[in-house]
Amino acid sequence: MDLTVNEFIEQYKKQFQSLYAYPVEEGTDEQHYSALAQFIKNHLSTYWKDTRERYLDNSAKQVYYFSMEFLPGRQLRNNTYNLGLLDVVKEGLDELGLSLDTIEEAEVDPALGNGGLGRLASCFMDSLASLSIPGNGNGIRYRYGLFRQKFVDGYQVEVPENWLRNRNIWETRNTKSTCTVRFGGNVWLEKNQQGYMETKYEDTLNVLAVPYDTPMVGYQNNTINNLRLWSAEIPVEEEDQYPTLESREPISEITQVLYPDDSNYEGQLLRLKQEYFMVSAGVQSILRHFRKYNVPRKNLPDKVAIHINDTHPALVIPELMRLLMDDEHLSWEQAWEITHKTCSYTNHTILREALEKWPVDMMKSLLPRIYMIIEEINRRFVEQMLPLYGERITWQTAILQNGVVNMAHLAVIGSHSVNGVAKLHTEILMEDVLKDFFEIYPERFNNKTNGITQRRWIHLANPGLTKLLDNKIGEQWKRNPSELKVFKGFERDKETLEQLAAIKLKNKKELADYIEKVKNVKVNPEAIFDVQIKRLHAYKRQHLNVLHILHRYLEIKRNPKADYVPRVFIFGAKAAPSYTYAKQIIKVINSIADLVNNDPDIGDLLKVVFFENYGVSLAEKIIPAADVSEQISLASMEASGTSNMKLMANGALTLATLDGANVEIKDFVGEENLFVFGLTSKEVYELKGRQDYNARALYEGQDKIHAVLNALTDGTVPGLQGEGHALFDSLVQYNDEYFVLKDFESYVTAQEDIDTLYRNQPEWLRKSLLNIAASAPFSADYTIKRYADDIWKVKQHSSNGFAVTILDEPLA
Ligand code: 26V
Repeated sequence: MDLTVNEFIEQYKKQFQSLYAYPVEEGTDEQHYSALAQFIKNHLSTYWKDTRERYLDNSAKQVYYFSMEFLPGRQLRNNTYNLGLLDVVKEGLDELGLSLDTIEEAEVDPALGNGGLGRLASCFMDSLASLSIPGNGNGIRYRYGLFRQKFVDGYQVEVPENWLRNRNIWETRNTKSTCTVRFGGNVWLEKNQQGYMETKYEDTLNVLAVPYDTPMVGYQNNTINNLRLWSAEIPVEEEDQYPTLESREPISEITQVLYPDDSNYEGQLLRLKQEYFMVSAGVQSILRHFRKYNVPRKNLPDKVAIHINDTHPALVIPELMRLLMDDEHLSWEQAWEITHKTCSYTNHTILREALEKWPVDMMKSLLPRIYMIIEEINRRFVEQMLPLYGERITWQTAILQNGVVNMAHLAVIGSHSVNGVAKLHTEILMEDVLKDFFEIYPERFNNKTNGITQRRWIHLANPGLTKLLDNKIGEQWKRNPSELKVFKGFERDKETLEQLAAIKLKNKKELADYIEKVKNVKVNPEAIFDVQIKRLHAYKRQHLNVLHILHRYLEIKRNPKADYVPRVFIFGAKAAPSYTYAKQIIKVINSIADLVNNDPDIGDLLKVVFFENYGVSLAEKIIPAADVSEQISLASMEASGTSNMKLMANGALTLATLDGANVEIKDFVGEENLFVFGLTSKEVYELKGRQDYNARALYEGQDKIHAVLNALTDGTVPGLQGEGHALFDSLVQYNDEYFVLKDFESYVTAQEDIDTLYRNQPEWLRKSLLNIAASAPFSADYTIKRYADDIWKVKQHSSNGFAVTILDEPLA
């Protein structure tokens, strides 16, 4: 987009004045943010409209990514950059005496997701637009996002996240495209005068679904896709029936708040309402749009792909069946053919407690028609499978089991494709979690290793590194990530390594300043910055990290004169409010931080920083400054991980178990360029099978373990109210299911290897460079291209004359 600095300044001044009726010099940061965001939104609106028309003119097949969660991050800088306006805007603001860095801090970071699953959805939206693939997001516009986390006396306290307090400039309320979603009541089938079976409803709760559309801006390609988030309102014609605020509650609560449980599922009626609300509104809106294509209904799968992001939107399957049969009068067979050709499903977790199962009674009373359809899908499935596979497999794969609806089974049966999110994870799905389905439908299973958008996580988060790459290997890598491998050629180039070191140090200094500002802790930027940022969960094993920190502390106290490499351990993590153990771990980390940060014997050698309220914006500050990336889940538990990819791409060295995508990271960068420790997934399965894990024996028999566990419980760590004992009990008394103590020894050794390597700066830098060069395969552009080619069968539809991202094979 062409715009000169002077034109920008003129237009921006006008924009500001028209909004606030006084000159720019008098504006607050918040006002400048609003004015600038509005300016950018005005600029992109033409492309947004053109993109929609381009897809329709080309009769393009479109994909709809259904997800209960999106974590888009701040959008001002991202959109400005992707429109090609960043330099002009920065320069213009500069001339006006303003700074984008300050202004952008006024933007709220919408926390409409829990963690990896939601952030992946947003990386995918960015790649879809950047590849000019007709891709739409479909989700919920939660009035309150994921809670804001505060620490009080080291304990997590949750505060509501009122992210819509100020107007959300990016969204457009689209009242033209509302639809109605029905809950409860009675449903029956009745033959009408034309001889069709007609579905009749009475006493239903009717909810108006109002879409809010947000532009998803492609990288300098004139493409702008749509993220559609639904909000629940009272139907206009029923306003009178809801005279009091209280009477409106059952409707407004549907999109009131995001569920804060990550991988710890508790059956909740409201959650089921949210899922159906989003699904029904989304599918209705797709069918309405599809009519514009003017092709027979049976061709729906040629024009539409619906993706089910984890099981949360799996009701898409019965809902599409319902609409095709009840509204479009197709037969069961016709509707089923269309539905399963249209839908595809990604599994994101193997944690049993996170696999959704709804009580039949709940489903029946909340969604009577949907339940009828699920029952029939199940009946037909069982009827077909019994003679082919016998009793055991049939009942183990059925949708209805012991009074619950198994949502993963519904998703697999109703989709043409089922994928995991890393090679190892997909193998585990095929060999364990969904083994019986793999026997029935082997052709449906495929792997799609996750990826991240380099635009947000390198270009914008790490401008220093971006410039270095541009200088050394040219700018091609920005459109063709595989070019990053060219950087490998500089592994022995002294000048490049020195520049890389300088960039890292600058990023670390900035983070150190920020740490001092928000945590009041002074850290040494020359220390190793060791980072673990992810949801707090026992399987991710933040407590393994904690035990090592305590071990290090005891070592320094015992032998203060030895030669240590200074380390700053950095954490960012939210715990589900109901997850007591995770919250206890938070308290322990904070208490250890109090201990080591204030111990004069320790000084710079050891610091612990636990940031509050971890989210996308904080990740953008931490990741470019990281030296070490902690990816230490028990092998087999982490489906993929994506912070591992972001950290690697920013030159951090990975300290990893062979879990999730760590396995592929190791394969690409080479075993000698990261630190692997701990049990392999195979060993974990064997150990579980043998049932002979004995944590107490490790505690009794190994001195290091003995010492750190005692330190947790003997008053060494101040301020604990039993949390140290809770950890001890879980690890020893209850024979910890995540085998923390089993991996402890090899983890400590790997940590020592890190110190040794860090002392050899040229070698460290060389490995850091190799990690950056090997990060290309984890670009979400590749992941999305594979989804598009293999699963969705959607094509790129670029705007005439615009460069398309080139996707060479990253390994070639
Ligand atoms: C479950 C539930 C249960 C109901 C309440 C809300 C809720 C929210 C999330 C979940 C499951 C989350 C699954 C998830 O986030 N999986 C992560 O997906 C990432 C992207 O594929 C992957 O990198 C992580 O390894 C995986 O843990």
